[in-house]
Amino acid sequence: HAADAHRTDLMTMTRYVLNEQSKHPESRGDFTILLSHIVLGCKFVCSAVNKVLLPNLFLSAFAESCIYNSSSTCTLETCSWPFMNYVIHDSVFRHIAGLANIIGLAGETNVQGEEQKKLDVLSNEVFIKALVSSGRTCILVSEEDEEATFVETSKRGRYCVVFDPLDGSSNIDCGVSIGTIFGIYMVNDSHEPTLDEVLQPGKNMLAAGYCMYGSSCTFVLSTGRGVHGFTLDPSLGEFILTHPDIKIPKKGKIYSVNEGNAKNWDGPTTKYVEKCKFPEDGSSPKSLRYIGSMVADVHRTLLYGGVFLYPGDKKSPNGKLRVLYEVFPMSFLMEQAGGQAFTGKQRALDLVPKKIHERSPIFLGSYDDVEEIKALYAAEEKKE
Ligand code: P6P
Repeated sequence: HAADAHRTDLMTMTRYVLNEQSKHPESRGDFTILLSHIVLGCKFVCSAVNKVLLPNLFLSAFAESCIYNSSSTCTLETCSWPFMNYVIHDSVFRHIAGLANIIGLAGETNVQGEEQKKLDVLSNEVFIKALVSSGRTCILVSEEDEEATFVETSKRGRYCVVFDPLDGSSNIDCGVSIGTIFGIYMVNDSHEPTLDEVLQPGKNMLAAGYCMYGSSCTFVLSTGRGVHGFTLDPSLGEFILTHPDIKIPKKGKIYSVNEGNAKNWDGPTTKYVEKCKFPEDGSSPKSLRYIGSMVADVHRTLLYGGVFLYPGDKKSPNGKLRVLYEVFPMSFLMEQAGGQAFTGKQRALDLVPKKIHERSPIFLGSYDDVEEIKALYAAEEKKE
């Protein structure tokens, strides 16, 4: 019976988020609606990346969208069991079909015969449209857009979303897993929001997560109460809870860094990597695993333990990864999973960004492994 219950009592992302919402009676459900639109965007990008029209994704996306779209004819009851007995409001249908049209899911070009754009540009359009149409956002910062998007007053809500719509997209053609990374802040003043609303330290984030498009589509999320992993069931078009309460091992056997930059590393990073390869205490050397797609490297680190490093170096003192929509969300998840994240100078989540596309060095992963790196940087600082 337990196995049957497991099979039939599916904890979908929708149910999980609604359960969380029910713990806050005062909540108006805005966050739930926002998250449902982020999930909607991820489902479309998943389809586009896999270049497969997963019809059930649409149907459940309709169901998700209609659950939260008060204007639809749907009610929670009719939509509680996706694509069975619900009535789709035609505005929802057009909204979803419009997004599908953008992606050109029908094939290499969309139905107007327009040349299909690069996937990361398309993904960005899908997320911007989904987030604006949620009516719960007021500032959007995307890796793809030089400037922040200030949502028009009529559609403005209380949240800022910072995101990389398709991180690692240069790896698409060789089939390496890529992903969407996001972080969510609550604004102080949604009437006249300014850029300062998003130039907040990562510790102020309400939630963060990523969706990894690989052999399966995995959504990892934290709303500040642990880290939970969901896997997309394409037959249902739903994300199902498969990794409840992920905890990163306290110490790992893997280090993950682009050794091609070793010539330019500073002392502490050089010393740390040396220790990984030639341990002084006679223990076995760590294994090197580096995929070159942050979402994939971080996901492996989260599940298996170890440490992911993108250090600064002589050529790029601030490293390569962006603070708002790469460093902060992944650091938030690591801390929530019992690990930690360090910039070489401070706790990553304490950093206060001055510009929306600012970069920072990052060392994140198993608590004890990052402690070793912090000790090496502290010793270096003492020398100076
Ligand atoms: P490098 C992908 O381009 C990316 O932004 C991250 O996903 C990844 O961790 C990093 O860059 C890889 O950079 O310099 O090692 O190729």
